Amino acid sequence: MLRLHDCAFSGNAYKVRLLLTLLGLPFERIEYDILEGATRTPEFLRLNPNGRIPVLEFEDGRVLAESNAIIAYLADGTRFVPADRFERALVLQWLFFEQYSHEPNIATLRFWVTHDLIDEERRPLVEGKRRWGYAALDVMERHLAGRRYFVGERYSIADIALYAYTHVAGDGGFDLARYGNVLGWLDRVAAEPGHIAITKV
Ligand SMILES: N[C@@H](CCC(=O)N[C@@H](CS)C(=O)NCC(=O)O)C(=O)O
Repeated sequence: MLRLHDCAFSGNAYKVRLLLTLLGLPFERIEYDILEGATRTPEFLRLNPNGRIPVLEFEDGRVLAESNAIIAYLADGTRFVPADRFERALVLQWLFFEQYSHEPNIATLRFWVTHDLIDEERRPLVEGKRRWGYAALDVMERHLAGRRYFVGERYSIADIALYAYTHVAGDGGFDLARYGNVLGWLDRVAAEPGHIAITKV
């Protein structure tokens, strides 16, 4: 059986849990206390030298890290990746956008706020993360004008990757009220058959 090295509150891990569930693939979870450095042990670093969950472990012992690489692998050849080559590249465009412009700002602030981690070192970084997080939401809001999903008007892993931390952005103090297109898209994703909440582990 597939084994997911996981953390219940992680949006990156949730992307994988959500897609595995939508695909009907059974998996077992290993939960890590990332606040206690559980992903920095020599044992875990053999799975992912970068010391982070999620990691997907296959029955033959191979391992794959990086949430968006994992969901791209799992979705290959399924309805969650477009058949059209250019649309597949557009999906990659949004996966890279998520990791460069969205997650480092919105997910990081959520983590700091919800775990009360804003100390002297982090405080000066908060304003920039807030500004760039809103800039990412602005990009999404403009893109979703007149569109139901991010690519090709169909639910894809681009939506899964961006949903993971957008729907909980409020935890980090982001106000989504002025993002009507984003809010409509969040509702559509949550209404997809087989959808699970981030809290479902
Ligand atoms: N780019 C990576 C980021 C993974 C990541 O940041 N994981 C966090 C939890 S969301 C983690 O394991 N942190 C523990 C640590 O850094 O020690 C991905 O998308 O999978």
